[in-house]
Amino acid sequence: MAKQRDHIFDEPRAMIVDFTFDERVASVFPDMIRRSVPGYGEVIALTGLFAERYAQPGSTLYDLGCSLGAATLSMRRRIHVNGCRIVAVDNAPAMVEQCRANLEADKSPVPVDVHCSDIRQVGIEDASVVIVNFTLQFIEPDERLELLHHIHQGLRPGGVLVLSEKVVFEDSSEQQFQESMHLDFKRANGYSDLAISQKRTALENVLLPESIEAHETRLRNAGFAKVHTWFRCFNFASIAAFRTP
Ligand code: GEK
Repeated sequence: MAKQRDHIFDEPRAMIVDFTFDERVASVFPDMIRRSVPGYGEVIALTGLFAERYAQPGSTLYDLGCSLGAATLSMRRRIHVNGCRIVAVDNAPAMVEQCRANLEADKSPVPVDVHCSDIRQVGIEDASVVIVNFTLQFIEPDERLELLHHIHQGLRPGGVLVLSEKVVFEDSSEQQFQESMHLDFKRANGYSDLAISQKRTALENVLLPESIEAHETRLRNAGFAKVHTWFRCFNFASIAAFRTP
C-alpha cells in the first residue's frame, strides 16, 4: 500500500478546482484519509466484524466506493463461510489501479473482482453485506434514494448495508462544536490552516453531507426495516441498515 504523506493542499494555490480522485490523491490516500476522517481506522477494522457476522455462504459482499481496498481487505480476512466473493467498485481509474495492486499483495483466498465503474451502474445481486464507506456523500442527494433502494433489492433477507458518512447537525450549536472538533483533529494531525481551508474549498461542491436523521429516514424509505447508527466520532458516523427476513 502507498505510504506517502499528503502535502496536496499545503502550498498556496491561485485557483482551487473541485476535488478529484486522481493519481496524486491515490498516491497519498491512506495517509490523507486517516489524518482527515476521525474514526476511519475503527470503521475499517469493524467493517471486518460485519463481514464475519453477516456473510452468508455462497453470497457476494460489495465494497462500493472502495478507493484502495481498505474495507475489502478488512472483510476478506474475516469471512469464514464458504463460497463468498467480494465485488469492489470505484469510478476513479487511479484508485482502482492501486486497489488492484493492494489486493494482489494480499494472500487471502476469498476472490475479489475490482470494477472501475460508477456505483450507480453496478448490479447488486445475491448480496449479504454491502459497504458504502464515505462515498454516498459524493452522489447528488436526489440520486441517493434510488441507489439505496437498488442495494436493498439486491440484498438477501438478513443482509446488511453499512453506510459511513460525514454528517451535519440540525442544531447549529452542535454543528459548530462537532465541526470545530474535526478542525482540531486535522490540526493535531499536522494539517496547516491553509491546507485545511484549501481542501475545504475543493470539496465544497462535491462532498455534500446530510444529517444522521436524513440518512436514517432515507434508508427506511428505501425499504430497510431496521436501521441503527452504530458508530460516531465528531461529524462522521456509520449506520447499519438491515434487510429483514
Ligand atoms: C475506504 N470507502 O477507504 N462511483 C464510484 N466511486 C465513486 C463515486 C461513484 N459515483 N463517487 C465517488 N467515488 C473508502 C473511502 S473515498 C472517501 C472512500 C473520501 C469514489 C472515489 O473515487 C473515492 O475513491 C471514494 O469514492 C471516496 O473505506 O475520500 O472522503
